[in-house]
Amino acid sequence: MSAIRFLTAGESHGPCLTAIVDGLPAGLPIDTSLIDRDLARRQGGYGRGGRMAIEKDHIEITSGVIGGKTTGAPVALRIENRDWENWREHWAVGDLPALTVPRPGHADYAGMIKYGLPDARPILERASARETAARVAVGALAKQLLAEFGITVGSYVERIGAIKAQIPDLPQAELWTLAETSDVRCPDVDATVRMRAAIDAARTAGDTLGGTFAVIATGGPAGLGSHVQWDRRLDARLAQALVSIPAVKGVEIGDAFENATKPGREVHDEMFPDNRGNVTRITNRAGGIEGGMSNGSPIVLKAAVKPIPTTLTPLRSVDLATGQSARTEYQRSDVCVVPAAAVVGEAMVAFILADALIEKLGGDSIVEMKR
Ligand code: EPS
Repeated sequence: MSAIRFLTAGESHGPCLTAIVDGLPAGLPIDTSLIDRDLARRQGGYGRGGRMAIEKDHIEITSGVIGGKTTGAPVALRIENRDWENWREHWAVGDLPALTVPRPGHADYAGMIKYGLPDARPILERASARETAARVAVGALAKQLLAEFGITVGSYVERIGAIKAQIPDLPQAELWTLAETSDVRCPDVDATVRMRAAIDAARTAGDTLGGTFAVIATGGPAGLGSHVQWDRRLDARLAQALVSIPAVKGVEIGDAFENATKPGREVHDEMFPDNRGNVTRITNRAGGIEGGMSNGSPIVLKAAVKPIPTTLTPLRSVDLATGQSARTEYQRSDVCVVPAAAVVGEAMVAFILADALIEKLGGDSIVEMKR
């Protein structure tokens, strides 16, 4: 069993999102402004739709923190949906706008079949990526735990649609600063301009765009995770966490896909003694994980995000109320969520690393972990 776990609840247009995080050690100082900062980072990004003008995500902690520190009890988190005001009357009587023409690529169809529903509304309310706001709040708690041990987690966007960035060869901190100042979270200034233009063109064409992002964790120790059992492997746990993000359909550990094209001598990260008797490396093609365990190099993960299925230009589908061919109806949505997904990726990676760190160090209290 994991050392820490969380569950979320809440619908896209319901009153609020809720998360409960169980297993955080006692004595961790919590700065709620850092949670709000990550919530704002997730809301940003060029290519978002009208909903983001309504929401201003803010965290409320209703359990597990007293005097600014965790107590070891479950931490309960709440984020209000401002849009709820526009939905509450319909919610009470149940006359929400019905959707009987499932969007190809969305949870609509499989969800209607699975739950025996004539309308996809209950499916899309919960499948909505609005839920990822709760995950980002959980991840912001995990980041505060990791920071106590000198571990940082950041992200940047590498690709949006056909536009691929050239990631500058700069120290990690400088890459983060560049990504933070780009409204597509991309550290390549030229690519940022072209990515924005691609998003504009997709919006004009009534279409959507996907892309890829990288999440990198630095400062962690060797030995998180374990080779001894499939579900203890750190890479497997991180891959599951990333693929659980809506629209993420692929994950790469380090340079996995390029490594698959090369002979072993060009792939494996050779080891050298440093002047303090430790092992050092000059490459990190493995992405900081060998044998399902962290090896002390930065952990590098990449994720592929599909273009979201809610397109302004209709796609061909079937009206499940009539059984006849039909075109999808437009629902208010985003054009590109890749920059937001990168922030969610940070949260999921931070959560898994916090889990693995507590597992390694013992997690009743921060004092015990540091000892
Ligand atoms: C989403 C559709 C849009 C997005 C939403 C995810 O919302 P709405 O249907 O209210 O316009 O903006 O994302 C968020 C609300 C968010 O906070 O990220 C969907 O169908 O997945």
